[in-house]
Amino acid sequence: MHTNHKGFQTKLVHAGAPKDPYGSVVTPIYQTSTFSFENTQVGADRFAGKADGYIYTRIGNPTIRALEDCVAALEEGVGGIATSSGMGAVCTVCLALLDRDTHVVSTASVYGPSRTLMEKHLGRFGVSSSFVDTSDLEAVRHALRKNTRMIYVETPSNPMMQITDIRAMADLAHAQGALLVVDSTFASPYLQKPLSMDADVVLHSVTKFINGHADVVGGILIARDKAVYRRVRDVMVITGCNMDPHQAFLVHRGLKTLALRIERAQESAMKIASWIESRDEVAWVRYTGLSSHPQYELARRQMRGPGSMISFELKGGFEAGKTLMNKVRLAVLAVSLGGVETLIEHPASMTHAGLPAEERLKAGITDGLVRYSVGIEDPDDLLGDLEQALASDQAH
Ligand code: LCS
Repeated sequence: MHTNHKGFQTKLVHAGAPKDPYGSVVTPIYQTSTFSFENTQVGADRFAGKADGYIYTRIGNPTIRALEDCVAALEEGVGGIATSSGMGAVCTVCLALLDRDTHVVSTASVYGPSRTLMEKHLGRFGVSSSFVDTSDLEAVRHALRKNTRMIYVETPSNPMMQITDIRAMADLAHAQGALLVVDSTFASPYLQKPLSMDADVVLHSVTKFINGHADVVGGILIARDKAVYRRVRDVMVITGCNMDPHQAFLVHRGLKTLALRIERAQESAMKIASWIESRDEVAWVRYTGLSSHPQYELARRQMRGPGSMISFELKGGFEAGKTLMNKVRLAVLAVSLGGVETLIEHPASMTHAGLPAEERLKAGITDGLVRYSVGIEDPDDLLGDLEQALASDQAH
């Protein structure tokens, strides 16, 4: 079935359809490390790229390919490259597109390990990096150097929900001879299509919305043109950052309900974010669906909807944050996000506790900051849970 010109939800269900000889409706798990050749000529032709067909699972596998084809169709790119984790995808794209003595400009509040990879590890190999507020076009322009080869943005950013103008970044990057890479994990392909705004590569931690069921860690990269696709795929194969067939099967299964899950969670998130904003215990809320979000208009222009991630600041600071975490009964106290179950976390005492307070505050991670990933439970139950937890916070 040709799904290229079909609607998003049709592609979710049908893109990457099975090509096996038994007519299976779902792509089976091809749990094999290697594939047989009929004779040496066939083997040689496959290695030389002159014949279609699989060789070895690190290089490619039908179950993994089905997922890659599906996400590539959703993102409107030329091909997908599935990886062992979201960080595997970040690492692969950086190794593929940066060289010694080149420079990358990235979002200051990018996911911590992505920054560590660029600053600490790629730095050891002669790659330099600048971290700036990419929602500020002038700041990015200012940070560009002659040897800048990549602008790497995370939008919305984790956990501050900062929005970067993707089209403006693509124009800046291309005028400079650089490529634009967008970590679109927080939006998922349903809410945002970076390649249609001229980004060169889009990446996802599929651990989050794409899989959606908190049972797999994985990543994926999608390129806008064939040459970039080949460069990135080659590095994934060489570094061994590949996804495995069982992982790909689960992610593809979870992906089919992406639109339904996001619509449902988003409706609840809108209700919950407005309620949180009305509470006396709360200093501010960052939710792209509220007009109080500093880039509300840009988010509306660039995204199909505001999604289901909410950050908010408790007036009571660090202690209030910890107390709230310990009082919620329905929201699960855990890192990660984008699954069917609502998760809550306190960056200052959890994900970002390792950062010196000064660094943490510079990245906008304040003491009372709470990150809330809305799932698909009944919204009234989630509100009731937050209400009892905040009320007991006050009594505390
Ligand atoms: N990009 C973003 C925006 C992320 O939020 C994460 C993980 C990654 C990349 C890396 O993906 P992974 O290797 O974990 O699949 N974010 C996490 C978080 O906020 N809590 O736990 C993991």
